[in-house]
Amino acid sequence: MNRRDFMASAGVLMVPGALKLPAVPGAEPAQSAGEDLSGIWDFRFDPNDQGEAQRWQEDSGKSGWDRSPVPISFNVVFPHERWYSGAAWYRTQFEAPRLEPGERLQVRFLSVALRARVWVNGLFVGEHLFPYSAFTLDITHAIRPGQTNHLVVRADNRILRRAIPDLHDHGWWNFGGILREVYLQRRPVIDLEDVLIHTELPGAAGASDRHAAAAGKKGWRLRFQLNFRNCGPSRYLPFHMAVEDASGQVLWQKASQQVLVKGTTRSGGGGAFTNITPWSPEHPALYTLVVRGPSGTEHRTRFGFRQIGVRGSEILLNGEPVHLRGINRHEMYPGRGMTLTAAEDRKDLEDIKALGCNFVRLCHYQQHPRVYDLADELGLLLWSEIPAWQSSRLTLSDPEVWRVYGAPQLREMILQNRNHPSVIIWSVANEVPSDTTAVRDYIDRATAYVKEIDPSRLVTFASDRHLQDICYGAVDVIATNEYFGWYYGKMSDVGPLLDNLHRKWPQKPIVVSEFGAGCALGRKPSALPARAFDYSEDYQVELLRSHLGQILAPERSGYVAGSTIWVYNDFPDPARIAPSQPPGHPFVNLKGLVTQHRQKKRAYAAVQKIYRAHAAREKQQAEKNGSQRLERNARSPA
Ligand code: ADA
Repeated sequence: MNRRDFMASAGVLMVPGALKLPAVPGAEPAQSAGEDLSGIWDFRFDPNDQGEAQRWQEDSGKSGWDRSPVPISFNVVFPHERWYSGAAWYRTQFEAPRLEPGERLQVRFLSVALRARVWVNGLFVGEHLFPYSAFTLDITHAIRPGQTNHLVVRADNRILRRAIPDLHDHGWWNFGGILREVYLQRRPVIDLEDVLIHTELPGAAGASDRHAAAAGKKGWRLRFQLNFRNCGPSRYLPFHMAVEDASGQVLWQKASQQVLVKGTTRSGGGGAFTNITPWSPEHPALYTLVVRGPSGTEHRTRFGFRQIGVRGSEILLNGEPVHLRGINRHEMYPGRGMTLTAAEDRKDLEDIKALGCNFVRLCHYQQHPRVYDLADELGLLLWSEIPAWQSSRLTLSDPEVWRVYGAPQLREMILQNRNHPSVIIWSVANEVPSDTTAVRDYIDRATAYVKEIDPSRLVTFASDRHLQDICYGAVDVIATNEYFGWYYGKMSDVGPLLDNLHRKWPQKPIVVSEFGAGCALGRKPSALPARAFDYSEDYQVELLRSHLGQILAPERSGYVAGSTIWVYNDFPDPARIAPSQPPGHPFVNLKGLVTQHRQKKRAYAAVQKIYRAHAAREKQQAEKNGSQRLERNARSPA
């Protein structure tokens, strides 16, 4: 989101007929940049967790402090501490501007793992209790304007027994510290704090207005909500809004002027559009909602006209059935931990697109904001989830865990990413005990909560309980992780599972959200035929071909709506130890189609061939359906 500070005073546009959007509790400040505080900070470990008691937050001396680049995990910067799990402290300085009355200064962290406590000039200014969503703290009351100020952060990556993630969570390396950028943001007296954009194709699956088509309403509808905040007296201001296409051409615009009273004001607008290109993986057409003040300052929010829904056992994108040809992706890179560069993020997603994918499951946590931007640009549908990875039944049934970690983490993930047309699925968990009523209560509650915040997307969780699962009732899509031919069973068990799931849940689309096999680049089978855990490339190719053959079988196309290979990239995983791990690859999950350094294994080309052939067949079928529809329309009376 390209944002410059909003004007010093502003009005609000009350657009008559602005349709009511779901009431969203509070606003999520726009992920605008501000002053990037990345760089070399003071740093020190706190293995005995004594820092706060010893008032390190007020310590301006050098003794005991080291230096560390920010952002990047301390488990990476100090390799001898790759296993460190505990508290660690960061310290930097910044110049605070002299603020106008009503202006605010805030600090925005894009990710601190797993938890953060923050001080400015020794004054506690706030904390954040989970790792992969952004958070913003207002520090106006703590700064010394026109002087050098001290920002201190205590990060703690100990995994707690009752939290999300919880002690069961060893699905990836527990990188701790300031993992993503930190911004100093000066907010004007009147601020456009948040924009919620909603598009829909009336009458098509997933639309809130299912009868519009019958009412003859044509084209796409755009609705948007603007959350303003005024920290000064009521103001009056001319205002301009526009929708631009990618070339900057204005498709719609409206001017107005309003008074903005003190506090938060919700406004909005919208309209019907017939001359637009819907967003899809094939045509990721992006538009921009521009909100502009008199002095030319503006707020730009990118979006796409996209609608997702389910109809029986199909997933529909913009009213047409879609098969999610996908893969899982961990946000990790050697020597970078979870702090990839923009180029590394871009290369991953471009490589996934080249694989023939139209879908990526961001496993198992909210990833960097630019990953969502890149998916919008490249045309990749996204599954985004919170890190409830194999969380225990007791954790998920604990109301305090829900209040402190579950609901807020879901809310932040959604508010921070809901304008991206690429995001189509929110996931509330991965491989939790969903064959128990205690977890069904969690799934039901979490699914309802997500739909209350964002009714426009699909909600699910990744299950490994197969036919024993009792939680599919609440979700839009059955997502099943299966490792037939690797951990259990045989490769040919995939098809029967899918058919049995369909028999049991005939009105739910099924997505296979994980399947795969491990292999080391270049490794040959120790004996023939290749078998599970020989970590040969031959076996990985054989297993993926077998699973994809059953998942993509034409006879299942009516109810198997997605295949999500585990996993694009090898990644550090503390659970991968001998003897089940091949020599020379300790603590690395080797199920990637590419190595940690993104070297392609043989399976990459094998999958690419299958996915591209499937995409071609799907395109042919869509063209055939389209021409048949045209013939039917031509034959039917006017
Ligand atoms: C589970 C889990 C993944 C990964 C996978 C594996 O399905 O959801 O995160 O750990 O197993 O590689 O075994």
